[in-house]
Amino acid sequence: MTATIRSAEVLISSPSRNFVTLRLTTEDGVVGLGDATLNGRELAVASYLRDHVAPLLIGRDAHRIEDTWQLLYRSAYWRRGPVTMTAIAAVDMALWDIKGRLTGLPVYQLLGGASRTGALVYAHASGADLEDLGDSVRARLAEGYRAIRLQVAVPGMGSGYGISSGRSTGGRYAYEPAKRAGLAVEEGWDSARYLRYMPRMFEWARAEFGPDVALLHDAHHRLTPMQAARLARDLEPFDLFWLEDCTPAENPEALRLVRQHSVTPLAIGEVMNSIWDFAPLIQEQLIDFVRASVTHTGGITHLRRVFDLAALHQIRSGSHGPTDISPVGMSAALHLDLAIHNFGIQEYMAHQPLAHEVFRTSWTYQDGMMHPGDEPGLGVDYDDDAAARFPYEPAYLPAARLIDGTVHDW
Ligand code: CS2
Ligand code: MG
Repeated sequence: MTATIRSAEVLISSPSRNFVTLRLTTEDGVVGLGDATLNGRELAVASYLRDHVAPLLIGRDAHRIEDTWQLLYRSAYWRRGPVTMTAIAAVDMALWDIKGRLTGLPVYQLLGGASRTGALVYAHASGADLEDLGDSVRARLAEGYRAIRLQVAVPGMGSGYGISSGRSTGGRYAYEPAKRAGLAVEEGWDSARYLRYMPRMFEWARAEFGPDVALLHDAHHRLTPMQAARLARDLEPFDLFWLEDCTPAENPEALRLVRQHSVTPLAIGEVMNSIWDFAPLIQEQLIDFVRASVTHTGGITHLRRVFDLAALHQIRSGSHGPTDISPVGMSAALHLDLAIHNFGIQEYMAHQPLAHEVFRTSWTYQDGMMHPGDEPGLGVDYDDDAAARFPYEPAYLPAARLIDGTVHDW
């Protein structure tokens, strides 16, 4: 049984934001889609795929997923890194999609079948101040979410990470990380004010919304190890589901220090991309959740391996699901969420309706849970006519500067 790959196309479209999609087609016309979107660096992955990977795929058997993964990883010689691992991820997803379509099974069935009825997802709430944040949280609760990430502008700082510009009025699609206006927008940052304000925000949130809703927060890599330890300790009374990226992920020693001072659960990893990055954090029990995306971590094949390693240490999954993961990547994440045993939570930032004109998905949402659906493969279709209406537009992630002008982690 073979399914020979006839073509490998790289599709770039921008329905509200940029997405890069790999489409593999077999000799028999079976199509597989993979997400290759690397926010703000989209064309680098598109070129890697078009110029260096596509020629290797033509004529290969689409059934050989593991073999293709190893070939692309090992034969490039230059290993890991976001561009390479995103390109490999796109191929891997597309191959799982093809296998599903050929067998008539949704990908989660190929991964061993469902381990649960649905995946708990968390939504985003943000605000220009606590009143605004309150509106945003109430809107998410009314939509049925049981887990919500809270971000608020810090008084005196005027902004913060993850806040939409202007009042959110509870709006669903308010915050978008990449900005289309020119080159990187620069935002201000003041760790001292932030560290003073976050415990107040969570104290307010628990008083306002009670103990049952799961609350999350993302520090977005901005703190020193000792600042992160202080924040994790100060937030303990408010029982967070997790504190995300409290320090830059590439420094495992920082997490040792945070662990010495706090039992607040930690999630790390959206900027990492391989099992070799996660291994020390997992094996030393420095994190509680693997915070990675299928799209940037070598696809379903590789992320599953990371989750399996994490399972040995009772660490759970917490797949990245911002708007810069395309509906194809989101769908792949949901199939994995359903299949693995050590599922924790799935981020669902929700795409703009325009994105769904290009990507037709079969996933469902109900009462704070998502299910990938039972269509064969990943369950996503790409509409070329719709995509043609939304050509690529350059967009960049913001930069952050301290009060004295020093560039800081965004
Ligand atoms: C964020 C992301 O969802 C998250 O946790 O950290 O929105 C992140 O800023 C973007 O994915 C960057 O492209
Ligand atoms: Mg994050």
